[in-house]
Amino acid sequence: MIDKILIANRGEIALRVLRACREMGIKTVAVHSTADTEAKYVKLADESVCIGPPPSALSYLNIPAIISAAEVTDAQAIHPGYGFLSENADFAERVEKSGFIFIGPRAETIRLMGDKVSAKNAMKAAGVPCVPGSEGALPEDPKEIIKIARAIGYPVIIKAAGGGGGRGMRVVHTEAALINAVNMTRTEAGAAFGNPTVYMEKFLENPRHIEIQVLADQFGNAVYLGERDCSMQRRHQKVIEEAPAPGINRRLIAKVGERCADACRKIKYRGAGTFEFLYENGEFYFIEMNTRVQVEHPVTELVTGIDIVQTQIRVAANEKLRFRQRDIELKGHAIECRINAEDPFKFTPSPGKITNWHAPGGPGVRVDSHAYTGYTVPPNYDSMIGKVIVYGDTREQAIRRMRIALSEMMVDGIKTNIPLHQHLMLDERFVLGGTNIHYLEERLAEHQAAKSK
Ligand code: MV4
Repeated sequence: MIDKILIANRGEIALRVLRACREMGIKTVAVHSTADTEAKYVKLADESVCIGPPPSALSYLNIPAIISAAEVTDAQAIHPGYGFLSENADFAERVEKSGFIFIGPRAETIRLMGDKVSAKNAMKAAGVPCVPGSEGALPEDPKEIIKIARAIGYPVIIKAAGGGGGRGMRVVHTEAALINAVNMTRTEAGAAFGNPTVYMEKFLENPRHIEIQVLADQFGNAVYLGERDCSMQRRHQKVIEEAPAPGINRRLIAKVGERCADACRKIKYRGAGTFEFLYENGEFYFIEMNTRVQVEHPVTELVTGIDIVQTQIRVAANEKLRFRQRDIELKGHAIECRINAEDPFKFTPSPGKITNWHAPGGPGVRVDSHAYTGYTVPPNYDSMIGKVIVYGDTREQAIRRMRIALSEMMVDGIKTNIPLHQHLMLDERFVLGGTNIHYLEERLAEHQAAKSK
């Protein structure tokens, strides 16, 4: 087994990985920027190494500094968390070439999934249902492009192969607008991702965002851990996630889940991964695969009883999965609210010192956060300072528990989005379940309109 892990991340996920290591008897190395020196999780780690100044590019994205830190502390493996270097294939490759274990998929897999055209081709070939669209990259010839769009039918969406997560996309409603849209997306993609390749899909107007969690070992075993509904989002930032997804046929999820697990076996996937789907009119359409642990992994942990981070570590250490598909049962319902240091309705960041922090508790309440009274939220990073996750036997019980948890929670000194979550936990349509990816933004627009009257 691995005896020391370097955690190449910060904030709540650094603490989450640290806790997994502790439980497994693995020593930890925290790396941090000068903005995070005083963070409590840095002190909780067995060792810590400062890897640079506050800007991420000079610290949490500084590959040589991180690899040197692993060398001087004699760590055997590196856990990248989410964001930062977690889906950087070059980083994974350099970690392994330097003799360390990268806790994640093989660099080759990260590269395959990082290019959305090759990801979609691989998944289509493995039998995963995809959004109808161009067969791979769009050709140069405008006549060919027009033909492809006619065959798909308008509206279509042009996406950059190097994009993902909402970056580098353009919706096209008419043939008159098509070629200009393709050219603009190509130019932007070339500048932003160093890759002008674009592809085309049927644009789905009102889908839900449903994702399927998978785990795979290095012996050809792969399972799916059910789904999460991540439709409650604003500007491609998820706000609330839940498992299972309300109102979707369990047999359909099992069918799609099996396809995902099967695809993992086919591409020799390793570790934790997520298949992102759009779900509309009772059908699943694959769009992208994430090759990291995700922010919202706790809702899946609560309904399956499986520790995803510990499993990542075991699989990286070349252990076999300790469970088979038939052992995995979804029980109850879990909801996660992301707590951000920001204005709850204007969304402007609100870094600063937390003068009073009180986390909720009680049955079925989990709080994943590195914050505490006296902690200063630095202005340099993402505004998420923690997550409140609740579990209940039913969705109704989970919602009730979330309302109570949010009412108990106190964060003074900075603004947070807790008031937004409190509104949403009482929102009629959210309580019904099954809202689509546009719902939150529509609701916020109404709220704005009502205020300016
Ligand atoms: C789409 C789509 C509609 N049709 N693809 C945005 C993020 C990226 N992962 C893919 N995205 C979308 N792709 C087709 N063919 C709508 C979106 C989309 C979206 C997807 C998931 C969650 C939130 C979203 C918000 C706006 C657009």
